[in-house]
Amino acid sequence: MDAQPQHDVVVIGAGFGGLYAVHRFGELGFDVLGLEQAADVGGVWYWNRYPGARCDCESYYYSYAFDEALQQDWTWSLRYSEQPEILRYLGHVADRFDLRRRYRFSSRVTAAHFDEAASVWRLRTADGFETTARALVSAMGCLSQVNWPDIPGLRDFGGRLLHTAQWPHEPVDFTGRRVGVIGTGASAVQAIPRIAEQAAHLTVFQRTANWVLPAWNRPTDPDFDAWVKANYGEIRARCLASGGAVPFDPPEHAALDVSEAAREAAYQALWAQGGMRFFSAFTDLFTDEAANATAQAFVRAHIERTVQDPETARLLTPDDHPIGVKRPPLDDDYYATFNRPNVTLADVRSAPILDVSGQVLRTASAEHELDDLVVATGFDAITGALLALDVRGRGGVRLADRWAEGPRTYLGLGVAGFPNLFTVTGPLSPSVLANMPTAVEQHVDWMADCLEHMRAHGVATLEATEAAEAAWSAESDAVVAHTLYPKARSWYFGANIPGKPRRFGVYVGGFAAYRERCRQVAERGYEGFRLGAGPNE
Ligand code: N01
Repeated sequence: MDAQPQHDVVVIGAGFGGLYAVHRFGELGFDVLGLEQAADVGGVWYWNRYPGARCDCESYYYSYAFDEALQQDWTWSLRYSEQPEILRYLGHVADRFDLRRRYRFSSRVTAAHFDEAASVWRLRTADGFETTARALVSAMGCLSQVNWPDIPGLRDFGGRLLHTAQWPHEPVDFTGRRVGVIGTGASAVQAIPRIAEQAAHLTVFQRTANWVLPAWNRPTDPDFDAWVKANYGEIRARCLASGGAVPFDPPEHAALDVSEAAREAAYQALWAQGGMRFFSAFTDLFTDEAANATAQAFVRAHIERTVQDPETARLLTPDDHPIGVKRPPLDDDYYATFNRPNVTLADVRSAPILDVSGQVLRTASAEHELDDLVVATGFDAITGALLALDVRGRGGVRLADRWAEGPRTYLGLGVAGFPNLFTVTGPLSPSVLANMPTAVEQHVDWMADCLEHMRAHGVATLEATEAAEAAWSAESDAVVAHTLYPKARSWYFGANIPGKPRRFGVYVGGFAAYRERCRQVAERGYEGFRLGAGPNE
């Protein structure tokens, strides 16, 4: 039995969450080891290098707030930065705070077992490295476990096979090639216009149409940048006080409480601003079907105006889910791309994909010979990365068994039976429905305070109680039941993965309310957590 672990904390992941965790815990004097499966920092921005990849949150708030000099020194070139620039930013953060020295890269964790006798986590990586830590912090991201669809023959495609979330590091040229894209989620919507500019022909295989909003991306306006830098304190405070960790003005009216003209004007004004602001038009867009229908009508009219072929416009218009409750993609050129003579929309809802053989993708109605096949089918979201490794808690219980009916957590931070396991933007926290850098900073700061509390009070183990976990999970379910989210088959529910239990993985009660709750829990001596003195307590 080694009661003294090799590290105070092991952090898995080197994206926004992991880098900040390693920095913050290191500053507090903890011995921290970071483990990252990629060869370098970046997380989701390391892997998702497909053409057009960029962030759908504006860069001035999709960035770290923890260091004033960092936010003053860094200038974003675009309103919504593209993947190479965000990756450079994370590389800069790693250099600036000397974080790489705390990491072991190319280290895919394959097992994390809690050793009850010693109160330590025992970790193993794919290359045989082993270590132990008092606390384990998972910062593996909500959208990192790649989803390959179960299409017969797909992995043996005879041409060039690409997945948006595992894109090659060298440039991919589509000039003169026949390209197919499977999927029309946020990744595909960003990639399709760029691929269409190069390809001889592009076929988009769409199963479900999405509501796509404009981003209005453009170079950063120097005056706006100066204003942001002069007002960063207030901007970050607005993020912290908001429902989505974004600095938007909250809505004041219900959609049907205003006249049709006023409603149209509100949508038009927010459409012109671009991005997710559209949803701050009215208070009830996520809770009232009639209200939501007015927003759908606005976007439907835009699709009909933009797409020249009426049948293509019809196919591109969602008819099976309210707007906003499946993550809406952003792009400025998506709908107009379908007016290009070299782009075809294949409806694989009415004629499903059957198989792939050689270079031919076969649907129920046609055969498509392709040089390149781009698979944009997303992720086993929210729980996928954690469950892909063999996590075992007290009594050797597997997390996968514990979550056999879907994730249950306390505040998305801890799991009963898994002492000293902390999950950054974990299941049933606001996570993907909050601006990520703000959400990860809030979680990591809470964890840092918690680790300090444990150190100061000689607490060896901290673990959510069953009762607190059950109450939080029930509360999270109850909040979402009052919204329109259950009206879509979305990855928020795990519905994109065959056999995955259907449970909404995100707390939708709002980031500010959630943050206050976390603060109170800490203030009350970590209410809902059991604090243990040591291995033999
Ligand atoms: O993945 P998705 P994504 N046959 O799951 C289709 C974030 N993100 O990578 O809807 C045919 O959304 C599937 O169809 P259906 C963002 O949060 C952020 O695009 O299941 N089609 C769908 O169209 C986003 O929501 C940014 O019927 C199949 C598509 O593949 C999340 O990542 C940028 C199929 C998958 O869409 C995931 O986005 C990009 C099959 N067998 C992404 N299987 C930022 O801006 C699946 N599909 C930060």
